[in-house]
Amino acid sequence: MALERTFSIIKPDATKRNLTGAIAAKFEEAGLRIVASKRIQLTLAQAQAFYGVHKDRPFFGELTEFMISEPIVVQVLEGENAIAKNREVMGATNPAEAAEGTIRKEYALSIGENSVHGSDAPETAAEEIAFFFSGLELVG
Ligand code: RTP
Ligand code: MG
Repeated sequence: MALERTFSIIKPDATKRNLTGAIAAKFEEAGLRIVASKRIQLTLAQAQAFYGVHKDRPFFGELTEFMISEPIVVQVLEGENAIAKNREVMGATNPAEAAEGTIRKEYALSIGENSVHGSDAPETAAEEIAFFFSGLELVG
């Protein structure tokens, strides 16, 4: 299968606890190459735009406030089957349901403060990469 790219966020609960390197190591150990990476702090408008798909969900306010509470690290990960592979390494949304060895099992604090985001399909991966990165910033 051809190389695929996915978009990842190391969320505020993880950057705050100095887990950026530990989480990046999990990606690399799984065979995902970090082809772009930057540490930023979102504005509320940016967080609301990024999570627009969830705007009618009861957790939208809590989620967007959390996402602006500390810096985040946005990354593009490349590898074979990268979207599915990244979701496997992340584990279930709720850490109580996440498999052993996954990032969320090891590091997530709760269903909301769950350490990482990863795109869920090729279309969302392309949109999310373009939301944060220009083509020039992607160095395979
Ligand atoms: P993500 O989009 O962040 O990779 O996570 P996901 O697909 O596993 O979860 P999704 O259903 O897309 O939800 C997006 C994020 O919203 C927060 N959330 N909070 N309080 C709650 O019940 C609740 N449910 C979801 C989580 O931070 C989740 O990752
Ligand atoms: Mg999602």
